[in-house]
Amino acid sequence: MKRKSRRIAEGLVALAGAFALGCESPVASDRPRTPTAVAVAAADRLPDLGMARLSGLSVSRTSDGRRLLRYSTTIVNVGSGPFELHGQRASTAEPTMSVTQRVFDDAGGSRDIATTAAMIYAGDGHNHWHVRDLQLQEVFRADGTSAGRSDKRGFCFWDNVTYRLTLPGAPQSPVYQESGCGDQGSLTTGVGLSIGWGDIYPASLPDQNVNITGLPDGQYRLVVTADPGGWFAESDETNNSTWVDFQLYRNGRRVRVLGYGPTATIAAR
Ligand SMILES: [Ca+2]
Ligand SMILES: [Ca+2]
Ligand SMILES: [Zn+2]
Repeated sequence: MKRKSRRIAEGLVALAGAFALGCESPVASDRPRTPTAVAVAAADRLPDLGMARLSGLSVSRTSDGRRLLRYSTTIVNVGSGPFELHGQRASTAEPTMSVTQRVFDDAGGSRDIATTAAMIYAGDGHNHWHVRDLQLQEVFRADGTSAGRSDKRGFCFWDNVTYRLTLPGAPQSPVYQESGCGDQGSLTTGVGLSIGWGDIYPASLPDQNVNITGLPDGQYRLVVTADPGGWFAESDETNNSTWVDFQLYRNGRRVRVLGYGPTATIAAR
């Protein structure tokens, strides 16, 4: 119901813009951002976060005998605007930054929205600022109970893998860079994920795993969710999770993929 009304509203705005510009195609959504003579209220161009298909599942054993389920995750933006965050702190004595989300509109403007998210400095080889808990990675048993969560808590994101560059408004080369995550002395940061782009966390990264030590052989589901805290505004809040079902066998030493859940869907337009 919510999605339907949003679609109608977007359609009306697109139609109004088409008339104002004398555009032949009322469905063209990459129309120029020039101001028109007709006053049309600016419509938000919200991002839409989701997860691409999970990959690279394996079981590894640490030197201290723990067994880890490893995997790669890619958070993507399939919305009609960039996902852009700005961190800020008053002085270098403060260990965290507060975070605002910059929401763009179709008139070329933007506004900043306060969020309850936080950024924290990671000196563990990353040496930049992380958004805390941008993803949640959790393994469930067949009965739906939790079997463990990843310790990965911090995420700095930028345009580093292509996902759907055919989406309207998708830049064909990366816009946001790792440098936006700042360094130890930064008082501000600016990070983002463009339309159609993704940010990958390879299976080899520290903490990109769930400790499955002692889990018996059987069937499990790894679920990964973007923005699990619901801190960031998006055009669709219902498509943020994906999963992979897997079989653990040979006394927890091996893993076999049984099937994949949905990946980020492209918003109807
Ligand atoms: Ca979403
Ligand atoms: Ca959200
Ligand atoms: Zn990092």
